Amino acid sequence: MSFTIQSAQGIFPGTLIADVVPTVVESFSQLNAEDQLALLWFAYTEMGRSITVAAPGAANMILAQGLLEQIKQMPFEAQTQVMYDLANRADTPICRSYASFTVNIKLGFWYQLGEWMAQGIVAPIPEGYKLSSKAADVLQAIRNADSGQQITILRNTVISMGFDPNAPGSYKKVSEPVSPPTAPAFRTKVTIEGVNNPTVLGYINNMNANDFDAAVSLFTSEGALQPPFERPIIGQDAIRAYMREECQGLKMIPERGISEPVEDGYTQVKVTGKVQTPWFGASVGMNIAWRFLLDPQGKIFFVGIDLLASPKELLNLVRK
Ligand code: EQ3
Repeated sequence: MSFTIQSAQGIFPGTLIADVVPTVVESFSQLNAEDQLALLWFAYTEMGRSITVAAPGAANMILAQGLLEQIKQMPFEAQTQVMYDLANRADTPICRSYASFTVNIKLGFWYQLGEWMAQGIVAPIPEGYKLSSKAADVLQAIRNADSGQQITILRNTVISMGFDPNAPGSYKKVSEPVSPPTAPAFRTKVTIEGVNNPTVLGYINNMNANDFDAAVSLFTSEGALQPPFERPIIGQDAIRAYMREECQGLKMIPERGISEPVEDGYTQVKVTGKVQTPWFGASVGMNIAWRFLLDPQGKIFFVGIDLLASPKELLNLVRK
């Protein structure tokens, strides 16, 4: 039997993922727009007490600047309506523009609105505002999650706002500028306890150096990368486009792993460790597993990236 992308998705089936993320995102989506916006405000400000969000780079924000300025000029009532429209995914020109942004621009857009809300330039959440009991339950579920899971919940709720006339996940985005790869002299090299496979090490080192062309060249032409809670992205071109949009400035800190031959000359490798996003830097380390399936030539046929259920899962390197 040779592998298919579907069968490859099932390697290391004992890996426990953070189901809390899709569960909470789903309950969030059931709330009305007012509850959603208020809840995000509370979650964001509560988290802000323990972790610091980094301001997005100016180069990225240029793409959202026009829209932000437009909102800034509006009276409070109209600003609130824009935010309700975004949460309601209403078909308006602003919601369409928002949906065309990449993930990081969407996050930067809300980051700026949040700053302006705190400064009173954009309609704030009224002082003494009380969350509905449904929203309070969702907020409590977010509090119970670990910080890596919390920021993933926040990210996933924000990115699905706005109105996307295309199929979800279709790549028609307003792209951000891509920073050049780190110069060879400044690159870091990771070590992984239990794994010295050059493809796996090369993948992590190239990703950490923002060298997406080199990382993509490690995949087979029809290879796939499956991000947490998403479908696999198949083929080198699609993977490159994804990496340019979503992987800039990520810091991958693998810790340990296991490698073993499977049928037909393939090798499966599981690595666990932390990933930091430029938004939160070293203050949030997400607990991650990479599940690689390498073909007989050592190319990546599949890599699944999982957000782990708990820190204990970092030690789960069981094969079955
Ligand atoms: C203004 C305010 C507060 C109130 C208003 O009422 C409503 C809203 C929405 C508000 C604003 C909210 C804001 C500003 C939220 C910001 C949230 C942010 C900045 C979240 C960032 C999250 C980033 C995450 C979770 C990144 C995760 C990356 C991972 C797991 C990367 C994994 C990968 C690896 C390891 C690979 O090997 C391949 C690629 C891949 C990307 C999959």
